[in-house]
Formats: sequence, C-alpha cells, structure tokens
Amino acid sequence: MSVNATHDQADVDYDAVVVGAGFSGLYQLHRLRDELGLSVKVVEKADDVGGTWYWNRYPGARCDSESHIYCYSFNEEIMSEWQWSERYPEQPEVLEYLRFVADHLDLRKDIEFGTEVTSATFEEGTWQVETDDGETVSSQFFITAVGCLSTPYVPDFENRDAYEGETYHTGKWPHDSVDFEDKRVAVIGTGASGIQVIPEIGKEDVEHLTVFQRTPNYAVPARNRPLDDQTWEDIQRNYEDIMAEAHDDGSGFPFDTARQTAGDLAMEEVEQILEPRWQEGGWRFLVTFEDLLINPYTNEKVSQYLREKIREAVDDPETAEKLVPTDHYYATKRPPLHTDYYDTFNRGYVSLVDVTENPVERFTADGIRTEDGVEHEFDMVVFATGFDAMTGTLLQMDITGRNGRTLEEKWADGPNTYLGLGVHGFPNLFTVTGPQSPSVLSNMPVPIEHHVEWISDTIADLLEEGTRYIEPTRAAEEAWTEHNMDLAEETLYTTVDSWYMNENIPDKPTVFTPYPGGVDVYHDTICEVKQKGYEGYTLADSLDELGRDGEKPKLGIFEAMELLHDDPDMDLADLMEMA
Ligand code: NA7
Repeated sequence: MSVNATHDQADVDYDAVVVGAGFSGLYQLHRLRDELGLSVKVVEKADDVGGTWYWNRYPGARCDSESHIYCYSFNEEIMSEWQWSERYPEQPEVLEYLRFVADHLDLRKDIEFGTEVTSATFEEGTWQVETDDGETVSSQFFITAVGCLSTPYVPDFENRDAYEGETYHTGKWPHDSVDFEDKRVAVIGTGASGIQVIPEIGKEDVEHLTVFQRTPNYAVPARNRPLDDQTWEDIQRNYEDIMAEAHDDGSGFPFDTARQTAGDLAMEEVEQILEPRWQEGGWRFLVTFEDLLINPYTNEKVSQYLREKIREAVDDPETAEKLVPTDHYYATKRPPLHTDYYDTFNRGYVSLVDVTENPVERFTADGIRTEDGVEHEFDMVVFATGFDAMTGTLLQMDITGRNGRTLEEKWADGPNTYLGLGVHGFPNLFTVTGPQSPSVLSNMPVPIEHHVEWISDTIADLLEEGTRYIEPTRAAEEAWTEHNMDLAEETLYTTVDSWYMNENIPDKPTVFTPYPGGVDVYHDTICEVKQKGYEGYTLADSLDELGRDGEKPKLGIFEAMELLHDDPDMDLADLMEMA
C-alpha cells in the first residue's frame, strides 16, 4: 500500500522523524517507508542500530525472553533466514540479529547515526526537530522509538567523582573488553543487570568481588542451553502458530497460564506444582498461578518457595539470609532470571554488603566507605544501578507541544497519555511503547509490533483522508490515566518501590507507569479505538480545531477563577485551553 500520491509534503522536510533505531525504530522506518512510501528520517544516538542491545554489552548481558520469540514476526523471510543459537540470546547475538534485519530491509540509508535529538517543538503545525549537530528538520509526524530503559542512572553518592579507579555502568558498557584479572571489583545493584553481570565477573580471575545490595531479588534459573537443529526445525514448523499465540497472550509469550490459585493450597502442594516449572527454568514459572500478581496469599507461597531455594543454594547462612527478599512479593519488581547467581556467593573471594543495614557513606579516592567505618578499596566499580525508566529519555528530549507547553511541564506529576501512544496537547506525536502501554510487562517485540502497526495504519488513514492532525482529547487522556491507576491498584505492583512505580530516581512522582491490564486486552482496546473512528482523538484539518475537544463546555471567567481557587496548583495552560 502506498499513500504517496495522495498527500502533499511540500511544507515539511520529512513525513515523519523517528527517534531511535532499536527494535521499534527499525520496524517503524520499514512500515512507513517501504509500505506507505513516506519520507522518513531516523535519528539515532549510537553509531549503529540495536537500541538497548547496542548499549547493554556488559559480560553476561542476555535476553530473558526466549530467542525464538524475542524477534519480529512481520516478515517470513527474516523468520526463516535467521537461526538463533541458544535458548536465550546473548547481547551480541541480538545485536547481530538487528543488524541483519537492518541490512535485509536496507534501512541504514535513512538512519542518521551518532546524532542526538536536542529538542522537538510543534510549531505552526509541524514538528521542528533539532539535533546536536546543529541541524533542524521539519516533519508532519514525530515518533519516539526510544525504548523504556535507555537513560542509565548512577546514584549521586557523596564524593563519587573523587574515586580514581575505573567506573562502568552496565547500560553504557564500553566496546573494548574490560579486564577484570587480579582486580578488586565492586558491583552496586542487584536488579536484572546486576544478577547477570555478577556471576560473569565472579568467574573471572578477579582478586575480590564485592556486591553492594540494597534490595535482594528473587531470581529464577534461566537454564540456558544451545538450540540444536532439531529444536529449531520444530520451532520453524510451528512458527506461525507460536507467534500468533504470543501476540494473543496477556504478556506476549506463547505460554499457557495455569487457571489455578495457590491461595488455598497447602505449601506442599504448591511446591509440587512449582518444582517442574523451576526445573524447566525461565519465565514460564511466572504463569504457574493466574493470580500471582493480585492475590497476596498465592504470591506469598510462591515467594516462600523461592526464598527456600535461595537458602539451599548459598552455603553461608548469614549471606543466604541477606540474599533472601522479605520486604516485597515476587515479581512485583521486574523478575530476573539467573545463571549461577547464588553460587557466585559460595566463592571465597566474593562478598556481599547489605547497604540497607550498612549504607554507603561516601566514595573515596580508592573506593567506598560504608557507615560502619570500613574503607573498601577497589580497582573498579560497576554501577548496575538501572535507568531513568519509562519517561526519562522522553523528558530529556525537550519536547514542546501546542501552546508552548513542554512534556516536562505536562508530566510534572507523572506521565499521562492516551493509550500510551499519544499525549493531549502534542498533535501528531506517537510514542512507541510509551508509558501507560504494556511495554516492559511483556515480551517487548510483541507490543512493539502492535504499536508500530497501529501508528502506521493511523498515519495511512490520516493521509488518505487528507486529515492533517491527530491528537488525544483531554477527556480520553484523563480516563486512560485513571483506568491505568485503577488497574494498578488491583495488583500487588503498587506494594513496593520499583522503577515500575517511577520510584528508583529521587524526586520522580510515585505512579505506576506501564499498563498492567495485559497485552491482549490492550491490543483489543487500541484496535477498537481505531474501528470506532479514532474514539478519544480529535482529528483536525486546522490548528484552530485542536484543543476544542467538544467534551467540555467552554469555561466562563468566573468558573475559571473558581477552578483556580479550588486548585491553586492547576496548570495555567490547561485552564486557558478550557477557557
Ligand atoms: P534495576 O532493575 O533498576 O536495578 C538497579 C539496582 O540498583 C537495584 O538493585 C537497585 O536497588 C540498585 N540501586 C539503585 N540505586 C541504588 C543506590 N543508591 N544504592 C544501592 N543500590 C542501588 O536496573 P537493571 O539494569 O538491573 O535492570 C533494568 C532492566 O533492564 C531490566 O529489568 C531489564 O528489562 C533490562 P533497589 O532494588 O532499588 O533497592
């Protein structure tokens, strides 16, 4: 399908500017350019494609989704020509896959590498996108494909810059190999990245490895293995069905969620049910009980099972107890998979510092001083301290919508979006896997494909109809945000501080950021919105029609003053738009 002939792009440099050349950006470019015949520019900060998989190249970096489903499903040639080598792909293999896709679809020629978007402003009806090379281009559509975890976060430890040894962040690992031999190494953080990098560093000839842990995590064994030819043939034979199942599932996996609860089962029964899943390894463990994330009784039993597994795996009882999570339910923080993580602590040269009991006081020139007065000396500190997740990268881009209002102002109290795809006040902006969409609660390529296809079809519809602008109404956005919060409140996610809750960065507002209602329900919802003629959106041919949603009566001056009196912190831009 091509819409080229039906629209006039004379007043813009490109039909669309896309930010990011990871899974989302590559597919978005292909759909818009090759299927709709549009002019597209992709801006990518890195020197190559890959997104997350370009940056997270620390030892042990591996995808926790199984390889054969952590990929695109839109192109049969790609699916049959690419063969994965292991059950879970290591970072270099995922990166190689994305390079293969970029070459196969000839995508590189429309990607500007090594370039960062410094601002994107909606001005006189088009997006003006400025980059750090000093250029500004205009486009009708502005699409962010920046991933959910792409701005690394390093806590502001006192005196951090005084440290004179080597420092690394897992999310910004150097391309040259890092030499751990005979070094005294610290790793701070035991999230998914820490749990992958710690055993790899622990395997090396390090002199000593010290792990600084704030919150212990529940890690289930990955049980990685090579994918032999026979397994691959079996996958290929059923590939279409496997992918269809993944695309219809609540979390984007072709897993059967067991329709059972553990809430009223005896612990012995729960153990019997969990044991085969544990032996099998991987995230199928998560779908053993359908109410894992809503029923505290079920979750407590599963958590208890995992705690015992940790105690069994770690030789020193004191270290084991430090590694056992007791303050949160399993999978309410992002659940990692592991390979030899707990075993690593049985090595004589690996030690654990619980920074909840004994916080980091400050960095010194030679290492880290903890509050018990001990000076830990290190040659190298690895920060596995996570990301300014979900909104961080979007907010850094300095995005300004209609009426000069920035996304940062708009999201001062947390993100509010319509469908996680767009924002009121920001016409023709689309956010692939944006906050309030399922994204990180699922096997990412699945919701990415859903979003890219939805956005592309929407743009095709607009261009065919000659409609210039699309923008969520305020009412639809408010309703979606409320719906998201209501759903989150029904789950156990909200019982713990986590990056899902926007809580890992100081001063970020506490709010659950992904959509917790499931990929399947979500996908049905966005398809229905489209079927109903873009319900909840304003489709407009002129700027004057935007912001007049029709849902709200125009405010008189006295009503406006009354509103302001009731809520002095109310955003003036909101008020003016109503008035
Ligand atoms: P995460 O999951 O955010 O983990 C970060 C870790 O760093 C976590 O254990 C944090 O402890 C710890 N942390 C953060 N700040 C501090 C301070 N100030 N002191 C001590 N420890 C700290 O990031 P990952 O990179 O592991 O994983 C992110 C995602 O990337 C992952 O889920 C995959 O989807 C890919 P906390 O738990 O907050 O107490």
